[in-house]
Amino acid sequence: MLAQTSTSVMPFLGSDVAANYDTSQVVILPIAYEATTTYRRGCENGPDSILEASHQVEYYDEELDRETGCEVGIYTHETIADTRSGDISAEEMLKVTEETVSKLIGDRKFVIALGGEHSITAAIVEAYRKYYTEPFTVVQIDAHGDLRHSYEGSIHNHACVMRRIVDMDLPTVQIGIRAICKEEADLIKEKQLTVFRAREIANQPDWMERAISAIQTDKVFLTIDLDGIDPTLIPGVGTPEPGGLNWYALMTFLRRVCEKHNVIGCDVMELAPIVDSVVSQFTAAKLVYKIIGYQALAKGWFEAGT
Ligand SMILES: [Mn+2]
Repeated sequence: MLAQTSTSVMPFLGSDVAANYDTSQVVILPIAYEATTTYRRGCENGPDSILEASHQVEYYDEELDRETGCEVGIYTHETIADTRSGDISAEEMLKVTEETVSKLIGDRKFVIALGGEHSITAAIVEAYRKYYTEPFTVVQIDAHGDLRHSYEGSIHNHACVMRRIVDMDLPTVQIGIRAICKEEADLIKEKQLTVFRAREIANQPDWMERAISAIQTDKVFLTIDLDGIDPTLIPGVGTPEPGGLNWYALMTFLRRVCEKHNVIGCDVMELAPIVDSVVSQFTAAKLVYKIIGYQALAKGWFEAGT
C-alpha cells in the first residue's frame, strides 16, 4: 500500500491566487515525512508551517517589480508520505515520492517539494534521473555533507542523502558545508567532490562566481536544507550549525543559478518549526516565493501571462 496522503492542505499563498492543476506552471509538493531525525524533531510539521506562513508573504516582489503569485500559476498538491498519520517505512516514502514527482515531471510542472527530512531528496532526484537522458548537477545548500554511507543503521537516514546521489553518479556542488565527519572528508578527497565550505563563503568574495562556474551541466536540481542558511535567520531546523549563508548571498546565488542554468526542480527541506516563533517558516516561505520569481524570470513565465 502506498503511504497515506492527507487531502486537506492549505494552498501556498492562499486560495485567492491558487491556480488549478492544469494551468499551473509550478506545483508545490508537501512531503511531511520524518523518521530519522536525531536532534530536534518536528520536520514533519515543516510543510504545513511553510504553507501557513506563505499567506503572509507580500505578493509584490520589490526586487522583480512583479506580483509573482498573481502572474504565475501555482498549484499546491496534497501532502504525501505524511508520518503524522502513522509510521511509514523509508521504502514506502521513497516509492510514493518518486511516483508522485515522476507524474508531475511528465505533466511538465516545475516541482518545489517541501520537507520533511532530507532523505526524501533521493527519491525526488531519482525521478528526474529516470526522466532526463542527459546528466544534471545536484546543487545542495546545507550545513552538512550528508555523505555518510549509512547512519544509525540506515542508508536512508537524512545524514546520507548526498551519498545516495553521489552513488547515482550525478555531479554535485555542495554549498555552505560546515559539519562533516572524517568519513565524509575522506570521500570528498577521494572522489574530488566540489564543495564550497561556509568558511570560504564568509571569507572569499569570489566564491559565488566560482560556484556558478563549477556547475558543469546546463540542468540543475537544487536541494536546500534550511540549515545551510545562518541559523540566526532560520533557527527552526533539526540540526542547527553556526555560520552559513546570509539572506542576500542566498538570493543572489539562487537568481544567478536560475539565470545561468536550467533549474529543473527543487526542494526546501528540514524545517522544524519552533513554537511561538514564525521567523523560520516565514523566511522559508519567502525563499520559496523568491525561487518561483527567479524561475519565472528565467523561463519567461511572466511574459507568457501578459
Ligand atoms: Mn543539513
